[in-house]
Amino acid sequence: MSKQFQFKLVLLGESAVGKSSLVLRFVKDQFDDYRESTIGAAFLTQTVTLDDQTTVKFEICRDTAGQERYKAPMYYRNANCAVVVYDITQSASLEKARTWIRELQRQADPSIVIALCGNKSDLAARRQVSQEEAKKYADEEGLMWTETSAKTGEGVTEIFTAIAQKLPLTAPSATRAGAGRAGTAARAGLDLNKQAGTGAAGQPDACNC
Ligand SMILES: Nc1nc2c(ncn2[C@@H]2O[C@H](COP(=O)(O)OP(=O)(O)OP(=O)(O)O)[C@@H](O)[C@H]2O)c(=O)[nH]1
Ligand SMILES: [Mg+2]
Repeated sequence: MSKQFQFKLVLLGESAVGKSSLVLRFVKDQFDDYRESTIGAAFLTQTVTLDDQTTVKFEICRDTAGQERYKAPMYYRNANCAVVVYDITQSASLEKARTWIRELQRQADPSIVIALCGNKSDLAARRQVSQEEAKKYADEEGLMWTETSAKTGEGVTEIFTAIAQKLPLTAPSATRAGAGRAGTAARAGLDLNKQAGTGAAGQPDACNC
C-alpha cells in the first residue's frame, strides 16, 4: 500500500536571496531573472517520491517577503521543516540566516527540520561566503546544509529530497512532525517525481496555516 505524507515547509531569509526563485524552480522547474519581491504569501504544493511506496507532499506556504520579518511567528508556526536561505554573494545575508535559525531554535516546534541553503551558486565568482564557513556553522548547529542555484537548478531537487528523507515518516498524511525523528532509516532509490501526488503540482491552493 502506498503512503503519502504531507508536511508544511517554510522558506525564510533576507529579501532577494532567492526564496521565491527556489520555490519556482522546485515546483515548476522555471526561473525568472526579473522576479519581483514577494508581497503576499503564495501557497504551492510539490510532491517528492522517495520510493515506489512513499511520497512526501510539501505544502510550501508562507513564502514571505524578506521584509516581513515582524510577522515571523505566524509564518513558521506549525511548520515541519524550514529552508533558511542566504545568498553566497552577500555575507550579510548569512548573518540574517543565523538570526532566523536562532529564532527557529527558540520558538518553532522542537522537531522542526532546518536546512541552511546558500543560493546563487552560479555566481561563485562573486562569492562572499565560503563553503567552509557555512558548513562549519551548519555542523555546529546540527543543520542540513547545501548550496543551490535557482537559476541553473543545481542542488534544488537535492535539498528538498534530503529534507523529505529526514522528516519523520511515521503516519500517512502526517501534517505535524510531532513524532520525533523516527522512521528516517535509509531508503534506497530516491528520485523526484514531479507529477506524483494527489494535488496538481504548482497550483496555488487554499492555505490552512
Ligand atoms: N544568478 C542568480 N540569481 C538568482 C538566483 N535566485 C534568485 N535570483 C535572482 O535574485 C533576485 C531575487 O530573487 P527572489 O526569488 O525574488 O528573492 P526572494 O528571497 O523571494 O525576495 P523577497 O520576496 O523580496 O524576500 C531575482 O532577480 C532573481 O532572479 C540564483 O540562483 N542565481
Ligand atoms: Mg520572494
